[in-house]
Formats: sequence, C-alpha cells, structure tokens
Amino acid sequence: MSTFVNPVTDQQASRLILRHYCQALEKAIESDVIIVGAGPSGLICAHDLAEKGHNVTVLDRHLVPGGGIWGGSMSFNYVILQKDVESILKDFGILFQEDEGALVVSSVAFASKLIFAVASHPKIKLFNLVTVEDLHSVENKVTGVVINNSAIQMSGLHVDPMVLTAKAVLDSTGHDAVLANLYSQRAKLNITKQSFMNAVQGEEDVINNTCMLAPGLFVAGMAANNVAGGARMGPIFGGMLLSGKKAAKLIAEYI
Ligand code: 48H
Repeated sequence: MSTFVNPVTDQQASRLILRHYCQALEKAIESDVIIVGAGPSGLICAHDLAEKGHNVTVLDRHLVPGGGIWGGSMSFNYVILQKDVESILKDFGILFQEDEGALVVSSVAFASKLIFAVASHPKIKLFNLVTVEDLHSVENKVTGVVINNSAIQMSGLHVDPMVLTAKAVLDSTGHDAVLANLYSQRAKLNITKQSFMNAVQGEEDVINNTCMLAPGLFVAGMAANNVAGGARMGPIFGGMLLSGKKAAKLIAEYI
C-alpha cells in the first residue's frame, strides 16, 4: 500500500523541470528590464519595477541569491538599517528590533524575505547560477546581456553563450561593478575605485551615485560607489534599499 495517490515518476520530474525552466528562459529573451546581481539593491529594484507592471529578469551567478546580506558583519548574522527605511522593512514583512535609534535585523531573515518576494513575483523571472559575461548593444545603447551557465564559466571551458535582451539593464553586481567595467572596455567611462570605509558618507554616496551610466545601462548599490569612488559602509543596508528604489524610478522613466 503506497502513501502517494499521485506518485511522481523520474521521467515526469525531468520533463516538468525542463519544460518550465525553458519556458521561463524563453520569456526572458525579451524583457523590459534585466537586473544583474540579486543583492539588496538589485532585489529591491526588481520588486519595485515589477510592482509597476514591468517584466523583469533577475540574474545572479551564485547558487543562492542575496549577495552580501547573508554574512552580516564579520559572519555575525545581523545587519543594521536606519529608522528612515522602517516602512520598507514592513512592506516586506521583515521583523526588526529598534536599538540606539537604529534597526537591527537578522541577515538571514532579511535575505530570505527579499528573495522570496522577488522569486515569487509573477512579473519577475529569477535565474541563479547564471553569469553575465558581456553586454549586448545596438546603436550605442545597452540592449541586453550575454550569459553563460556559472559552472561552465567557472570551469573555463570554451562554450558559447546566449543573449537576453531588454530596454534597460541594471548593474547591481556589488563591489565588482561587472557591467560598468565591461562597458568601459569599449567606451569612455570614468571608473574610480570605491573609497575608504565611512558609513555615514557611504550611505549618502550610494544613493547619489545611483544613475544611468550610458544609454540603457544603469548602476545601483555598491557597484555605483565603485564606479564613482563613494565610501564603503560595512553592514549598514538602508542605502542599498534606497539605491535600488532610485534605480527603479530612473529605469521606469527611461523605458
Ligand atoms: C551575475 C553577478 C555577477 C555576474 C556579481 O554584493 P551585492 O550584495 O550587491 P549590492 O550592491 O546590492 O549590496 C552590497 C552589499 O551586499 C555590500 O556588499 C555592502 C553593503 N558592503 C559594504 C562594504 O563596506 O563592504 O550582490 C551582488 C550580486 C551577488 O549576488 C553576485 O553573485 C552577483 O551580484 N554578481 N551575477 N553575473 N557577472 N557578478
């Protein structure tokens, strides 16, 4: 007597996964916005754009999205946010404690809630284990990204990539500012390494440095500070959320 009334066969599992992954990937060939990097700035930007009705594709090279949130500070798994962003935490159902006028949040809960909101949004396709290795461009506008499977990319095998296109692309790849650097290999772009740690300054910088770098190419989060020489801010995350929100507004106005 078996437990399952509807057992799933091996063939079914393979067929269903292939069908649904390929359907999602096919839709992502042409989306409104591609977000590269599923850290806090990219996740918030994706969610805001999707809430406005845009079709968004989010790509991250790692197995687990969330970027630098998970590790907290020196592996102590809490992050700190300014009281000014309390309403954003409430929007995502992220619990916090107020202490010394700041908000203290479990980094695991913070990452999980943001990822859940993005991964389960009907207007967003989220692909992990996908590395962006180049930009797609038509008539001097950035019009998409060149992608490969992260395992293939890491192995160094020569396997040709695929292209996903969009009306706008966001570089939210954190400290590496991958897309900005790829762009600057082909066209003039002033990239200044991020500055020393100074949390109060860095949190202002990251919002001010969020911008359109070139037609169709936007930058947010730590990547924005890397491009423009903004300060680091360690485990303080309010600026990342507000940078993602600013990027969503700029992108929505552009597309
Ligand atoms: C696909 C890629 C690629 C690629 C990278 O680092 P992140 O968390 O980014 P932000 O800017 O949203 O948040 C920064 C924050 O986490 C942080 O590091 C802070 C506050 N530091 C302060 C300090 O002083 O150090 O996430 C970037 C994501 C990661 O998940 C990468 O895997 C992904 O981008 N990524 N995805 N293709 N080529 N490169």
